[in-house]
Amino acid sequence: MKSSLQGMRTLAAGAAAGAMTAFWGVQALAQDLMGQPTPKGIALQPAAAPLKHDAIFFHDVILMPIITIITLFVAALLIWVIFRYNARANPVPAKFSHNTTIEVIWTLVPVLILVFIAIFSFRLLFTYHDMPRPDLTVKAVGYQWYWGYEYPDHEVGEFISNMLPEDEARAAGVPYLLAANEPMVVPVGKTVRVLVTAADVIHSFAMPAFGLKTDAIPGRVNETWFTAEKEGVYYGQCSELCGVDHAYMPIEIRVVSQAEFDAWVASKGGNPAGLAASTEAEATAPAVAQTATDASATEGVAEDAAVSPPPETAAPAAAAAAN
Ligand SMILES: [Cu+2]
Repeated sequence: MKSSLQGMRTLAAGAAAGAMTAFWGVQALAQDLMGQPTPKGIALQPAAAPLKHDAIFFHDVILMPIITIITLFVAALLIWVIFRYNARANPVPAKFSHNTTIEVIWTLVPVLILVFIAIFSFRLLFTYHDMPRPDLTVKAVGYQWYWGYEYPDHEVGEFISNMLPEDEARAAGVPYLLAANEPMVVPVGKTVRVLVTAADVIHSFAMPAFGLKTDAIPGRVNETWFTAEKEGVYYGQCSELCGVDHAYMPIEIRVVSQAEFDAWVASKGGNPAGLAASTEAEATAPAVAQTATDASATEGVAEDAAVSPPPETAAPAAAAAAN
């Protein structure tokens, strides 16, 4: 029995080492793509914004080691009990049923572990909540089944972002199901406040590379933010089951230089100076955008939708306004 226990120990140690090697091996093999999922990738998408760095730290440094240690510890206990205390190895079982010391330990230790996790968890939650002073605001509206983006600071009215059809995506060499015909465009290194809402059912605005996932709820405005660190194209998807085309309403964010952004705003008929103007206004008077947020939060998104209804949704918006 002694030797079989020894054998089990060696086997368990070997299996654990093998699993770790396989885990890190797969991670090393996968060349993580920036801003989109990596085939066979198992880690989180690489970070391109501060919140995602914090989220990755919380996952990789705090949660994963704790989960791994607990899993190995419980597995070792199970294996020990199975081999040490089966009927053959332990024919005369002990009769006691309580042990105060061990009961105190197995109550206190999990509590301490949870408190430790909570410290970092709440810190991360507050980081999400504490948006730095935003440089610009984008309103993202979820529809069945596409997104609408509006830049109130820059006087860019809502435009519709649809998924790029398969043939066009293949021809352009961009990922089908992720690429959009009209991406959201933002300047690099600027803090973007995203006001998230929906006009029909609940959607969710998610952008893994920025660590974002915010529900888009009709009649309510949720706020989130990001500061993109690198220029590039980033992809996300609606992340709330919202109907038959839920999988076909991707989110594409193109991060460009300030000059390119200004040119894009101008091409959309907006006012590139809107950024500076609104920042100035925010510094001197109560935030214009904030007031707009409050108004739409209290009076409902229907009003906003009625102000600038996209052509496709004029009827639903009118119906929503009637409600
Ligand atoms: Cu959706």
